[in-house]
Amino acid sequence: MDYTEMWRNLGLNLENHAGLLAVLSDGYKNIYLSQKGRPKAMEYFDFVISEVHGLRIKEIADAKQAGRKVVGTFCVYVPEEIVLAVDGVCIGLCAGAEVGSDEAEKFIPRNTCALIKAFMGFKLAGLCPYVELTDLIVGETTCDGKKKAYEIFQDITGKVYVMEIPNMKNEESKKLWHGEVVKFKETVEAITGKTIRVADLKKGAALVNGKRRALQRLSGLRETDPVPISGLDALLVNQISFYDDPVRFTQMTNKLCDELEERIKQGIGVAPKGARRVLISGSPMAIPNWKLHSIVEGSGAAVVGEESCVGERNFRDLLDENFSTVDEGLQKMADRYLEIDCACFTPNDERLQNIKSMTQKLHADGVIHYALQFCTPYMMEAYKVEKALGQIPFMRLETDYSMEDVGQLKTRVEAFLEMMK
Ligand code: BJ8
Repeated sequence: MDYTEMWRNLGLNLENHAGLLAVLSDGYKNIYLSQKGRPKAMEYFDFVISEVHGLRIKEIADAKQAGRKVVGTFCVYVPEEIVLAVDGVCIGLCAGAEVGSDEAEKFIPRNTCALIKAFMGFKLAGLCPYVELTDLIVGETTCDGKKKAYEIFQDITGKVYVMEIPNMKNEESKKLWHGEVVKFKETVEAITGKTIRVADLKKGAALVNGKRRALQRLSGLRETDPVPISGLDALLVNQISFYDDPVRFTQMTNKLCDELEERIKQGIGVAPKGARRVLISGSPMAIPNWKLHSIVEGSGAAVVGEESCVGERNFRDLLDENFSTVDEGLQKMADRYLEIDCACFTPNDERLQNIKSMTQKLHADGVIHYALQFCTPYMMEAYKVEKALGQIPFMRLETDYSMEDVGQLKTRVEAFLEMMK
């Protein structure tokens, strides 16, 4: 199908955009479609990627036409339940490619993490149809880079709303954060003209919990040896969870899990039994950032988990759906979100515990700590992670979205895997 008219109407730069799609499609063929023994149910996720700027954009544009509001987010602290409670569409706006960085550097320093440069760059270079469709863009006061970038992003787009996220988890912070969740609900009500009732909040909670349960199920199935799905494919499913329709996504992920259960019964895996198992921990990986997974799996190991916001940190905790008023629901929501162990918090000992328990549960032979260059919170926290892991093989990497260091990373990963034998 030809979407040129739709992209033109959204104000995209058609030439730049065609270049982006060509690179995405080539990269996907080389990295994903070349994998051997993939589950059949991954065909759905391949289709989603092939239509990530096509059919999905059309669906969202149609939803907008029908009066639904579109909310873009950059962080797993933003409560999606509230957006779904008003029948809105919630979309993750983080980007995982270098294109547009030159444009971004006209506004923000060169020494900014690649994720921030990418979301700024995608907008500035006219590459992101999702940003163009949003009615509200929600930022948050997590790391310094994001906080300051949102001020500039507001100047550019005029639709940024920022939630204040505390840095500590004490009683005062809990109150502040609860107030922020209430304010966010009021903001969403104001842009939609709807009042959220308890039944709406319960509907939103059930949808998001459904997604989380499906992702938890997928994560649990990666505990087996041989592992029934590649880390690349599991990462892709997690990335798509931020874009897809939640009901359809949950169904398709559960369908994938049914197939994986069957594979496990038959002893079918994507890597040989006994292959080295790696947990990747650290900064989030947005589409199409598949760099580290493809290096690790291309070196013969299996990535069995992501301790990341595009991974476990996003779905680890369910929201307690047992509430009978909106106030009670919002309090439970605030409590649930404040459990997230982002490195922007201090201290952040829960994260250390969670990495240790993931390593055990997934039978990981080693942990690779992945930080985007200039991502100070995760780069700094790597020290504590290494210390907490004790004798467990550990390696820290800092990289960005460019492909220039792939050879060097591959050498380091291979040496690490060799050491794990
Ligand atoms: S809860 S990890 S999604 S803030 S990579 S922009 S931290 S310099 S993305 Fe994050 Fe929410 Fe935390 Fe998760 Fe800054 Fe680091 Fe860049 Fe980052």
